[in-house]
Amino acid sequence: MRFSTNFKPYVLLLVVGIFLLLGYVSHFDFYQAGPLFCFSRRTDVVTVTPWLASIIWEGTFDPVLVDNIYKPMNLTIATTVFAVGKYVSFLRDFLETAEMHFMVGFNVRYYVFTDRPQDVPSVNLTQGRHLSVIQVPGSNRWQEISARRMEIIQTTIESQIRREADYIFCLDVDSKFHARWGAESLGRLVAVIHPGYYDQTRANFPYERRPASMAYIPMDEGDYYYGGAMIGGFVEDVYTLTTVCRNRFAVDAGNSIEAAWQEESHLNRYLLYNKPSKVLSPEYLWQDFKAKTKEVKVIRFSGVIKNYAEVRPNV
Ligand code: UD2
Repeated sequence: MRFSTNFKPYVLLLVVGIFLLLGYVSHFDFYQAGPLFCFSRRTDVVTVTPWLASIIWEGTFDPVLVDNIYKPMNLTIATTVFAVGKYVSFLRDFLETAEMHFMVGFNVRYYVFTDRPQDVPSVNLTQGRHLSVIQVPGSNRWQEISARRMEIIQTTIESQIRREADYIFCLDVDSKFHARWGAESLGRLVAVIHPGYYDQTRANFPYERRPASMAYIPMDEGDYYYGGAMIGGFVEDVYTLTTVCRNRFAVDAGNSIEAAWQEESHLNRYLLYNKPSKVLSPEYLWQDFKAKTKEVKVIRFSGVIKNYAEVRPNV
């Protein structure tokens, strides 16, 4: 068969295009180049950071396409959750709703840290999902329990998680999943915009403002205010984050300083100078006491309303 002279260049272009596409699919770094990869139908919210990381909102990704890419990779996702003292009572809802919505179809390894292993509820896990209970000491200060998470996650990554998982999410237990939280959330280093501050300007962010603290952020710096209830990413990237934050926390403690929002302040400082490769919108960290706003089309994960005086060891 002979091509007409006009037709030849198109065939050539098509062949080159197919080769480029194949090269793109096999070598493209999905983890780094989110914005190119995502299709955004949203114009009412910012969907990309100034350093070109995607900000994931409903309507910025195609769940079927994302699943088709990630599911064949047979990934294992570690999920750490602390349930110390009375917070053990939040575990059942957390786990049961995670089984319905969190990384469905992936291998998930839950690591439950508690001082009350006997009170960990038995929850039916679907195939490919496992739960380990790891005993940790209790404390009579909630600030200490919350802050010590960095150190415990770091040491558990060293002793166990780095051999057992590809990605990790570290989540607050006093929360429930309400809708899909899937592979669109995977990235090298993943943070979530705190629901209380996504519509605020930098001057209102509750960063640590005392220069004496290792979590200090000057008034004219800062991108977003990230929630401490979620840290995610490659296991090794989260390992570095927890190691740095834990060490900075210890330096502060040696100088008798506790950052304004404990490990959340250290997390925000870390992420200012180590930019996340993916940012999750507040859909991935809402709070039940907050009315849904028009930008938030889907609430995926939300903190339950709790009586602090009742569940915390101190007020
Ligand atoms: C905010 C953050 C939280 C943390 C804290 C600052 C959000 C939505 N939440 O939540 O992540 O940064 O401020 O310290 O960003 N825990 C126990 N037992 C306790 C106390 C805490 O297991 O007695 C664990 C538990 O997993 C809980 C987490 O620590 O979910 C955070 O504590 P919190 O929920 O009391 O902190 P909160 O609501 O002020």
